Amino acid sequence: MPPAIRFDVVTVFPEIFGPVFAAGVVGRAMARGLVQLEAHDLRRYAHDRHRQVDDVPYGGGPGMVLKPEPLFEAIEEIKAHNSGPVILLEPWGERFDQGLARELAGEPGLVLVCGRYEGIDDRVRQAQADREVSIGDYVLSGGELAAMVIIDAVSRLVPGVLGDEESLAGDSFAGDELGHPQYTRPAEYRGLRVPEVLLSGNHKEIEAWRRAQARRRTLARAGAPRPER
Ligand code: 6GU
Repeated sequence: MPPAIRFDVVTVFPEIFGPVFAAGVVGRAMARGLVQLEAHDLRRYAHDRHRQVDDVPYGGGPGMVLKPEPLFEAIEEIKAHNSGPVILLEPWGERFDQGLARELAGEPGLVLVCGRYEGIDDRVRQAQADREVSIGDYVLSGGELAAMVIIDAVSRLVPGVLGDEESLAGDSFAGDELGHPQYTRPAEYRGLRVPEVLLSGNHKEIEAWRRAQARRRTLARAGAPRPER
């Protein structure tokens, strides 16, 4: 059985992807062959014996820029076996959210290209990228953490990845409402009691309480200050 989705990541730190996804829901989906992840070492595509993948920016300025040749060649090689969109991870990209996660979960694969340093030579964007994505309004030192966030959020939307399909329905953002508070045993801990209605066994009342709580969270978030764009 071919995987439901395949992620190819281009990065100067391929070794950090394995441990992150060894455990948990995505790790299990990988072990089951449902999700496939390959992290490609950009340095393998370098042209010189120092395996240099970055260089000083034209026009001057601080920092280094990822050179076009290794990126072009890595992406072209990956495209031969991954027909999904090529996504550059850059802080100025389109904002990643649950809607974009749903959209990307419908793809056969994603090619995730991690920026580093001051950025990626813009010709990579012009000639190779289908879109640029950011995970929020803050600057990370590279696209790797963003790629991991996207891999996790997208993988768990792939049918069969979550053990119990039910657990998607109650997700925050599954509808347009945020999730309700959850409790488990014991019913009282350090003087903090579980709301009585949840112990009542009255499923209609429990459902109504949960809806009201979810609405409260949703409204609280809607009114919360948001970062400027
Ligand atoms: Cl995708 N990359 C970097 N470097 N910083 C980010 C980001 C991506 N998304 C938010 N901040």
